[in-house]
Order: sequence, then C-alpha cells, then structure tokens
Amino acid sequence: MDTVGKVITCKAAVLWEHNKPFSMEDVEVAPPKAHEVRIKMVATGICRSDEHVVTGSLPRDLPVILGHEAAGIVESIGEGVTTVKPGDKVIPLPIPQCEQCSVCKHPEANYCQMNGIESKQGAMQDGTFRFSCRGRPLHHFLGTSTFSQFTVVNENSVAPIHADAPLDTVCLIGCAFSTGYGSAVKVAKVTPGSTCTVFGLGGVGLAVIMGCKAAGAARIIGVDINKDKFAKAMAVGATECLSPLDSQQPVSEVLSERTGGGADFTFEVVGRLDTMMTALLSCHPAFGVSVVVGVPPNAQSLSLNPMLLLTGRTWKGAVFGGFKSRDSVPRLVEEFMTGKFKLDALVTHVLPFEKINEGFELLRSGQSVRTILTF
Ligand code: PAD
Ligand code: ZN
Repeated sequence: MDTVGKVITCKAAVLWEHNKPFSMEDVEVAPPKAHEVRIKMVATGICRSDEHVVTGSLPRDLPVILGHEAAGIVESIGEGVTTVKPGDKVIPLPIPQCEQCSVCKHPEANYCQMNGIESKQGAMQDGTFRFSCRGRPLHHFLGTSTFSQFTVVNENSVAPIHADAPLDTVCLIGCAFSTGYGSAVKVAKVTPGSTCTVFGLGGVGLAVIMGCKAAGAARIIGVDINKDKFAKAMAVGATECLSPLDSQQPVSEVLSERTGGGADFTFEVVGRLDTMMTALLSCHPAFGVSVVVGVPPNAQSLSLNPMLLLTGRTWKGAVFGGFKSRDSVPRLVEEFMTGKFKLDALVTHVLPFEKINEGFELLRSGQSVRTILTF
C-alpha cells in the first residue's frame, strides 16, 4: 500500500502516566512536513534515559512516545529533504546537528541548539506534533520517539547509514555505544597506558570501557553495586571490578589506594549525585579528569569544595559522547562494519516490540544490559 503523503495508523507504546506500564496503542502518524523524514522502525534499544522519563526523574509532558536508540528505513520525506531518500537505512539522532547554530559551527562542541534535551515539552522543531491517539496529540521525545512502528523526525535529526548495516545491532550507535565510546575517546581523551575507573556497568558504561580500551588504557576498573555486571565488563576490557558494597571504607578511598592516589580518568555512568561526587574524588587530585555521562536527577544540585578543582582536577561532561551526531554516526557504522569494535557484547536480550514492558522490567531488575526490541 502506498503510504506517501497519507496518515499512517500503526502500533506505538504510549506512556500515559508516570510509573505505569506502556500501553500499546493504535496511533496516527502524520506525513512529514518540509525538512522532515518519516521512518519505518526496524529495531530500538531500551536506555536508562527512557526509564528516567517513566519515573519522572527526567521531566517530560505526557502522554509521550519515548525511545531514542534505533535504526530504521525511510518511508517518505517532506519537501526540501536532500540528505536521505525513501528506502535508505537510517539512525534517528537524539541530538540533532543543524549546521547553523554557534555550537554546530564550533569545531569541538556537539550540543546543537536545536536539541530538545532540556525542554519538557517534546515536540517537533516547529513546535507541533505528528502523533495522535484517541484524538489527542502525543509528545515526542528527543526528536526521535522510536517506540513506534513509524516516527517522524527532522532532517537534522537523522543520519543515513551504510546499506548493508545490520539494523538490529547498529541501533546501539544511536545512543549507548556512541555516548560511552565517545566519552572515553573524545570527551576525556583517554591516553595510552592510563588508569581509568568507570562507575556504572550498564550499556553506556560498557561502551565507555570499550573506548578506554581502544584508546590504550592500561588499567580499567569497573565499579557497580550489581556484581552480575562484572563478567561482561571484564569481557569488553575491564581489568578489574569492585562493588562499593564490599567495603566499609568509602569507595573513593579504596580506589585512591589501588591507583596510587587517583585514576587518570573517571566516568560517572549511573546518573546519581553521590556517584558523580565519588567519581570526581576518585580521579587524581593533580591531573585527574572526571567525566559526567549519567543524566542527573531533575532539579538537584551538588555542593562542591572548589579545592577539589584547585589542585588540578578537571570536571567535565557531554551528551552523546561529544560526537557531532550527523557527522559521526555514519562513520561509526562503517567502523563497526570493518570490525573496529563489536556491539554484540552490549546486547543481552532481544524481544519483539510488543514485549516492551518486559524489556523495561529486565532493565529495572538489573538483569539486562541492553534489550533490543525488534519490529
Ligand atoms: P543502566 O541502568 O543500564 O546502567 C547503570 C548501572 O549503574 C547499573 O549496572 C547499576 O547497577 C549501576 N549502579 C546503580 N547504582 C549504582 C551505584 N550507587 N554505584 C555504582 N553503580 C551503580 O543505564 P545506562 O547504561 O543505560 O545509562 C547510564 C546513565 O547514562 C543513565 O543515567 C542514563 O540516563 C545516562 C545516559 N546519558 C547519555 C548522555 O548522552 N550523556 C546517553 C545515554 C544514557
Ligand atoms: Zn540513551
């Protein structure tokens, strides 16, 4: 059936209320407007950032269609779209690259001003909505909303990828892999022979370890309160793992002793204020670099003794591993296809899209690293 220019009715997982299961609904997906692209979803991962919206830790207006780590095929394009065409394999981008703003023009920065990360009211970049259900508009999430058989994104929020790319794996380049790997190689700029400590061994944390290893780190210490995560961390490159629950001593002191005063690089990949402070304390006072990767809980602040920085530490953070999204995603897919890195280690479960609630339960119970939902 030719769907171009028409409203498509399809299945989507709608979050109507916080801390409630997703409801599988028939939703209407409007055709793409100018400079927009409608995508048929093939695979989407479940990320902790989606769960942060379910719990309210990342505040968003409801009802919403979540999901931001995915791959699919272009179904149709709006007027003026030149960089993708129907039939192209693509990855939707949770952070756009508009090429026009001062951030996009900056050689290093990636936090494009068209991003919707801090906006509670998820909508398309023109402020309107493409989804509706039972006569109500549904909010978008990060300009991607991939928990739907079809979605509409802005052209600056989608990257065309290699025609042979396996979509059920490279979907991880849409969030976890790029975020983690880039946090190590691009944001921290991990150096050969260095010591790195990674707090939080979920999908993003494991990708940080992969980046540290690729950058030539000599020691990579994984830290997690769930010891079931250690085997995978060791498999992707950690040289040792520890649980903060195993010692009476604060974990920053344990780590300081183990690393001769502090690690060269530490990464917070949990999303908690206490682990952000512990990660900062665990990097070397004179030359350590600590990177915030986890999304902090809504409207909470840390208070900090500036002496911690005066001694020479660097504290930084980034979204999406500091990568400019449209430039980097096609290249990362090609690097994956030439075997530069593996993605299977991040995937613990594959489920049909309809079992999305089961997938979230696996994340909440700590049993999964990444669950991929297939359409
Ligand atoms: P995940 O839930 O799969 O992994 C988090 C891990 O942290 C789990 O293994 C937990 O057991 C562990 N953990 C929980 N509490 C502690 C603790 N006190 N000390 C040590 N470990 C602990 O999440 P994820 O890998 O999908 O995401 C991790 C964070 O990164 C999360 O906050 C998410 O929102 C954020 C994120 N940031 C970006 C970005 O662009 N900056 C992108 C994607 C995800
Ligand atoms: Zn994510």
